[in-house]
Amino acid sequence: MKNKYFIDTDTASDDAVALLMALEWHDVEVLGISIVSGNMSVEQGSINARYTVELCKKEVPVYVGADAPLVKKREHADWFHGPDGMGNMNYPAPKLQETNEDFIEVLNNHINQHPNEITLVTLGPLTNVANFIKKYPDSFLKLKNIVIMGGASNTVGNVTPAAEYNIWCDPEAADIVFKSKHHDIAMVGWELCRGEANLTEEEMELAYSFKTEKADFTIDCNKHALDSSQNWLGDPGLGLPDPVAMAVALNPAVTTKVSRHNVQVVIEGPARGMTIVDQLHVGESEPHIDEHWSHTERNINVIWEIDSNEWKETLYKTIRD
Ligand SMILES: [Ca+2]
Repeated sequence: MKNKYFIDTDTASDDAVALLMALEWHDVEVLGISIVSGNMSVEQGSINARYTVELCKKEVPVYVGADAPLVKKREHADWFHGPDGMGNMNYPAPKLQETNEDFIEVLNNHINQHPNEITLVTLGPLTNVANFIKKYPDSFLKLKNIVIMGGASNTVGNVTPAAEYNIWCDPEAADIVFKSKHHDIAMVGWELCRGEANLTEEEMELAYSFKTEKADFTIDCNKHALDSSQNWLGDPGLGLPDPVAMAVALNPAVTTKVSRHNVQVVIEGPARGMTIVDQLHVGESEPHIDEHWSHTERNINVIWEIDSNEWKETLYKTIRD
């Protein structure tokens, strides 16, 4: 029996590659894809997700979720991914239509039918997930596990010095998810998706050498992101944060160091969206000297290290033929 996945995404180019990986992975069945406002508007995100589903010759339903964060105003990232989010490749409009059902009801039904069997992978701001928790908090706890691309574990951010984009975009939503008390939430922080995790020029050429539509798509749709990444962040190679998180979800061998910690999200101020990891469990001494760290619980499985070769092999497996 295949592992059941539900994917929440603000589909721009790296999301699209992550979707492709799940759709093509040998032992995964994708039950549905929900779109959230983030990198893209939900309208453009839906188009990009449906195009990707069609590219993989699948018929997975695509649902449109929240078109704005819970509290903060919308801040898209089309300057990073290009106006269409897909490197301005002028891909044709998908024929697959959106599904008009409310993804919250659909996901709840899936969970009721398959308790403790569904993996939720989140590739965007956590607005949709927070809305689900607000309506069905008990049902949320019956997900098998949640893998989040977001945050940065006590390290530099990308949208601000303190914060990674997905968490910064809707910190109130992230706060709800991080406090949900689900026992298996993994955080794949942005710091894991840089440096060695980036595809080098040679690795991009390797992908093209596969001569498949999926491999061409993987590199082509990220061209704008590649330029942005190099010009803005000064990172060599192509960073693919959402596919790294998907690789962590799909292939247990990708994660080489993980431990459980209390993680708190900063809601306001210059550190908005920062994910503070209690790395040394200093908040666990009771009563604690600081009210913010009193009665803390270990709530997040923090991924500290990945095997970059293994993540890339996981990608290649899904685009090679
Ligand atoms: Ca994303």
